[in-house]
Amino acid sequence: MKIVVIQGPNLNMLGIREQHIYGPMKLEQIHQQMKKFADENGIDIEFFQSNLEGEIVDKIQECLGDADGIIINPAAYSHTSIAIRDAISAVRLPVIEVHLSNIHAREEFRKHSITAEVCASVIAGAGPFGYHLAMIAMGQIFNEIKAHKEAQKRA
Ligand code: CA2
Repeated sequence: MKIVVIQGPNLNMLGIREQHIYGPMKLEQIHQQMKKFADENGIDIEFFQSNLEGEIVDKIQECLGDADGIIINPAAYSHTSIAIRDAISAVRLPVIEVHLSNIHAREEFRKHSITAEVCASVIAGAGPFGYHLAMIAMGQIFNEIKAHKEAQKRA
């Protein structure tokens, strides 16, 4: 099983600025921890970060036929990007949206995510551990898909 992790704009700045909101961990450290968990659980994992909306759309499209699930933090694009939302809908893969901060406890404009509406699950406010939770949730989704396919074969 393969998971692609997509990180949106400015997340490459983690651990460098705004530590009071997003904590001290750098993006590479978060990815190292995710890789360790993926290796321990036999999951193939790929990481991608971009500050550009179109590149994120391209990456989501590339997941079709290449990945079994996507973990995405669209960052500020969560609140604005119909293009990313449409790409998530189009690939028809399980997609889990992660936010480091609790977007519901922040400014009004962050409280609504238009991309979350087309995701299987949303995790917000757990800091970097949210990505770990997303991997556990994705494993559960994979198990459910497998069980469903096996039941269909038996029917
Ligand atoms: O809480 C999250 O994970 C967010 O997706 C982070 C985005 C923000 O626009 C969303 O509303 C919530 C911002 C990511 C930018 O992170 C920075 C890190 C360090 C310095 C500057 C920005």
